[in-house]
Amino acid sequence: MSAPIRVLVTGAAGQIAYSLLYSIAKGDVFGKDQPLVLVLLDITPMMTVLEGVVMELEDCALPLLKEVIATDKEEVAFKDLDLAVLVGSMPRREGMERKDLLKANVKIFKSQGAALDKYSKKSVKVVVVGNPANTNCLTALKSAPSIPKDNFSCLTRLDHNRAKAQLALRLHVASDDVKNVIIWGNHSSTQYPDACHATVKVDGKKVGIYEAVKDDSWLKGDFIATVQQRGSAVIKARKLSSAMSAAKAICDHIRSIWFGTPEGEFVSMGVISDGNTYGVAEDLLYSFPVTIKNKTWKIVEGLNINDFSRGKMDLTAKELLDEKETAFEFLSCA
Ligand code: NAX
Repeated sequence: MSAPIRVLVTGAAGQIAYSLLYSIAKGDVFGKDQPLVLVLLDITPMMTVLEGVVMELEDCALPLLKEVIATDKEEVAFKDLDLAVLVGSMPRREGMERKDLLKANVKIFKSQGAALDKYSKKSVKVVVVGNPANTNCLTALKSAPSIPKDNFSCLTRLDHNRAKAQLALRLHVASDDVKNVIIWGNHSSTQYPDACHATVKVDGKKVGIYEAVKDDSWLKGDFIATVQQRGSAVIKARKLSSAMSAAKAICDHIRSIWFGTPEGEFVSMGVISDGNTYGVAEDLLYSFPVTIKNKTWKIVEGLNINDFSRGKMDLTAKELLDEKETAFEFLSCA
């Protein structure tokens, strides 16, 4: 067995963490030979709830879980990390302006970025889930100058999985037969779920999604709207936001980072733009199709972008630019 890796989950007393911690601790992500130390961070008023989560983790009697550390202190939480999964963030309260929400989150992710910079390994991988995920990720990245920018990513894998599943349901195939959907841009309702480059296996043969579905207006209309609005639809039905599917997507995202993507396949991930790909401005934390090898992502290049896609990709970039400008106003004075 290898040495234990040290994994932090923030927002550890929350509902996503409740599904996520069990999956990580039982070996679903890093494999059955990789022991780990789980570090759980939440805010002080949640410490009693967190104690309950620790008790349950203990009661699972999981052989790979070597230690559980629950804390409300960043200097304890961020020490020597191999992986930080930043799930906790300030939720939008009733009557709260978008700007105030951004401001509260800039404060959290600036502080956690600085803690990553100060206490974590320089090789730490950072996955941001807490919303607004792209901009929170950018804030953390900017606040941790000693950690390579490429170590940061934000979760759009849930949207990616939702898109894959909608296509599979429509075509009556298994979700794994659908490959290479793309989520472009922000993890918000402006995201662009793009099926132009996706394929599906039908009777053992790989065909393009447009050819298989034979309904362009659905692919350009209801399909996109369903994926964009899926989070709200789950809240409406469950009276709670997505948790089980979010935890599964986080596991998929981390597994892709750790073990890479299969040959010929790509996944969606929010990463920093260098300004040279698909006309996305430099320094935007934008969701792109990526392949991953040796724990390093690379944006898939050379995909043909039609006018329809271009419009949608620019729209979500515009929203991210606005978020970034507001966040940076606060970042300089937070
Ligand atoms: P919960 O409200 O159940 O849990 C959030 C937890 O974070 C709470 O225990 C809270 O005390 C804690 N927290 C708040 N501030 C903190 C801080 N500064 N440090 C540490 N912990 C802190 O929310 P949950 O349903 O678990 O969702 C967590 C976040 O994921 C939300 O921001 C949510 O919007 C976001 N999501 C992002 C998704 C994505 O694809 N990027 C999808 C799922 C989810 O909606």
